[in-house]
Amino acid sequence: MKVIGTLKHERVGIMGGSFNPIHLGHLVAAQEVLTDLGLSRIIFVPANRNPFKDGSEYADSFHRYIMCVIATSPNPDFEVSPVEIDRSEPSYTVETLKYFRNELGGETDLYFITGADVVREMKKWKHIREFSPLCKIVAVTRPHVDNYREEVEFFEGIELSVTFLRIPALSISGDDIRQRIREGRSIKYLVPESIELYIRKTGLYKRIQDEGQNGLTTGNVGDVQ
Ligand code: DND
Repeated sequence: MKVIGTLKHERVGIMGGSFNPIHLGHLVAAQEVLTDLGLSRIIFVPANRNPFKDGSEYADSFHRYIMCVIATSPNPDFEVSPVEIDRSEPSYTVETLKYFRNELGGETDLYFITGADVVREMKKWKHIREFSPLCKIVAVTRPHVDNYREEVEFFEGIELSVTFLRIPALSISGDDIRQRIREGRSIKYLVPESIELYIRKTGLYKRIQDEGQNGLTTGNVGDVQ
């Protein structure tokens, strides 16, 4: 019998995040991983709430989900899943990985994409020792995070595959974007134009000054006008 080709397993990237809001750093990271590792698609999974964040600055999950859909829609290789925002909070990645393993089947290779800053805290994640059969980790480099020796030793110890991928450094963060909005500074070229317009239209992340509060407008479902 003549072998005419080998069946390759589909390789799918899972990009988990608060996406508060989604920005060009996230999109560049996902695209670099897609290209460099030859993945067929990336699924963005906005968290209902990162278990390690207090959530006080979170925009409503509805808005964060919609922003992910808007920002990724021009790219045919990007998708968004509501699996975590549909679940009760907080969002544990191990549950999400089990969900996708079940949905996509055991033959699919899953790559969980993260920034190198997050790798630092992953040993404290829920059931991190169960990740090994579920996925491989791809950690993209971020400015000012470059010593991974301790982390690599930890991952080797639990036989979890972690690949560090150098990407063009984009010093963009959700914290900085929210602060700029509070201060009335521009977020142009840090987020896609469609996201800039969405944030302006919904008034997300603006400080409520009129009522003398220090809070933020986090937006509720139905606030889009
Ligand atoms: P973040 O709140 O850091 O997301 O959450 C990352 C993921 O970790 C979420 O899926 C959480 O549910 C999960 N998590 C956290 C803690 C505990 C557990 C799970 C658990 O299961 O116990 P951000 O929106 O801030 O960022 C999303 C990703 O994008 C991160 O990996 C971040 O490092 C990366 N990133 C960049 N990468 C390259 N260049 C930039 C970036 N900005 C953010 N400029």
